[in-house]
Amino acid sequence: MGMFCFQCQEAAKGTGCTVRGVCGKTEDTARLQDLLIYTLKGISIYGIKAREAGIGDRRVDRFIVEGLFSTITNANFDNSVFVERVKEGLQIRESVRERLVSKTGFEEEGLHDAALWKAETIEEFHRKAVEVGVLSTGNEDIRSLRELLIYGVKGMAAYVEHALVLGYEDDSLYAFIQKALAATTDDAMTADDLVALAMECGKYGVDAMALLDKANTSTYGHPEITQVNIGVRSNPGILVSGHDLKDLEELLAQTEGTGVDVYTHGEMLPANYYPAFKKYNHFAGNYGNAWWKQDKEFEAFNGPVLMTTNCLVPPKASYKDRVYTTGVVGFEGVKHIPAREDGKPKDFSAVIQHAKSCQPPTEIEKGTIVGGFAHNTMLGLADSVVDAVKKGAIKRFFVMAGCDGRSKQREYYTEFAQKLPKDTVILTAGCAKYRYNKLDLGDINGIPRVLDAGQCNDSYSLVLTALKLKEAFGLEDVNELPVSYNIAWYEQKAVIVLLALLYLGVKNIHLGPTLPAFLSPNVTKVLVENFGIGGITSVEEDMNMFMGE
Ligand code: FSO
Ligand code: SF4
Repeated sequence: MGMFCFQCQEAAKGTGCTVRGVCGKTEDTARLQDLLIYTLKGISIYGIKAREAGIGDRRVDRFIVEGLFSTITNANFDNSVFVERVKEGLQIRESVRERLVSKTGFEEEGLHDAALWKAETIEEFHRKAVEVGVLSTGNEDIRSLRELLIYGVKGMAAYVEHALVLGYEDDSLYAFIQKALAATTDDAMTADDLVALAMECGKYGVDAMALLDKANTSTYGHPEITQVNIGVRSNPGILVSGHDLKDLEELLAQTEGTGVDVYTHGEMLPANYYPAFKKYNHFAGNYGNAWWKQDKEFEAFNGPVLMTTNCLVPPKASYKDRVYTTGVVGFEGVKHIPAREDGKPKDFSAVIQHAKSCQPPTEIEKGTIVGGFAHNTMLGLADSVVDAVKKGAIKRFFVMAGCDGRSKQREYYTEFAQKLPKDTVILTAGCAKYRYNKLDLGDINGIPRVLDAGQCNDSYSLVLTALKLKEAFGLEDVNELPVSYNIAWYEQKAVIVLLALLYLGVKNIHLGPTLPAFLSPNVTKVLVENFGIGGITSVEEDMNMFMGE
């Protein structure tokens, strides 16, 4: 078998990609990503000991976080990036080891191979990579739980990285990520131990999302209810996608007064809700839909596109020269904007220059969509929402957060939203919203029936909203609320969101369009029995089930 990857919802045949990723990831890239994860596990083994000995190192913590983030689905397809990261990882591992040995007399006998292996040439990397992939864990249930944990910390790493960029860090998150990575090399960890660790991962997932929420709202203000333009203007534009708000901030500052407009795409849409960005007149709105439609939409946009995080789809030749990556994103032959140095902003002048020579975007839609229903907005609306529930105007809330994807089965979510009774409200976050945020679903006493809290990480906001409602209704348990969870997932950030919800005690979450390929039958059974997790069936059946009919 050339490769094996089953980390996302689009895993081939619902079991795993073995020849080439459905996402476009090649065999070589998949293997190098496996090797990078293995390298990070090795660093973590020493990292834990170094932290215990009081000689922890932020460079190590941050390297692990960035490395994890770069292996998330649709983030980076560039082999040279992974080769460099593995090389650097081995050097970092060695420096932590040396420090431990010299300061504490640490003995490395009996350590896992992840902490000891060495290689120098790319050929050696490729040979090693074949031994260390997902399938190197023979027991199906242990493999499933180890990968659940790894995908959980990958998602967490993405949020930790976004917070870090804004100057917010929390040592306990770094410590947990390393503990989890090292645990996946420990054959003494039983299935029960790994389940317990996955729940602990949920706790840190909540902390990571809370940290990012604090970072975002302290830096850019609280999201406000906003009508976002989805049409186009007549200037050339730059389209910004991904989740990194700092990149957008710097680009907006650098494009001011240049005659170039800035539009958001995909998961960057919620940036339109922040006061700090709304002040820019050339911030023109949102163009297009969820990530998987980028092949057509980037083509029609006519100007340069900046990918700040996943989800990048291998670019078509027709627009590849207009794509720029930055941060952990990469693709061979696509221009990359380097990281910040010495606290100075990134230099986007090449992107801006490029935009000036381009045609304005071709109009694909017209009108506006509304969003900005993060926890602070919801707090302001609490009285009217509680009143509407008490009077029976709102019967039930549907949390339909998560991700979108290209599978045909996902049309379910549009139909589900359309067929929901008129006295229900959808709470959403993440790119899943594009399945229903342009339907005219109306409002209930002025409260829109689709309330968008923001990006996938803003699922945290939805949790705060649910906890607030619980308090307002004087309930003991969040599961007593008239709230149902019909969540769509795609990649590993959804895994940390799910673990966070489980940690918070949320039961009966339905996950679709298919359950993760990495959950073995026994692990699925544990999730069904303990948390009532379920898949989806047909719109009618599920609707009846959720409405208790
Ligand atoms: Fe979507 Fe992609 Fe935000 Fe993900 S754009 S799929 S869960 O990266 O992170 O919701
Ligand atoms: Fe397949 Fe998803 Fe892995 Fe890509 S990330 S190789 S689509 S399982």
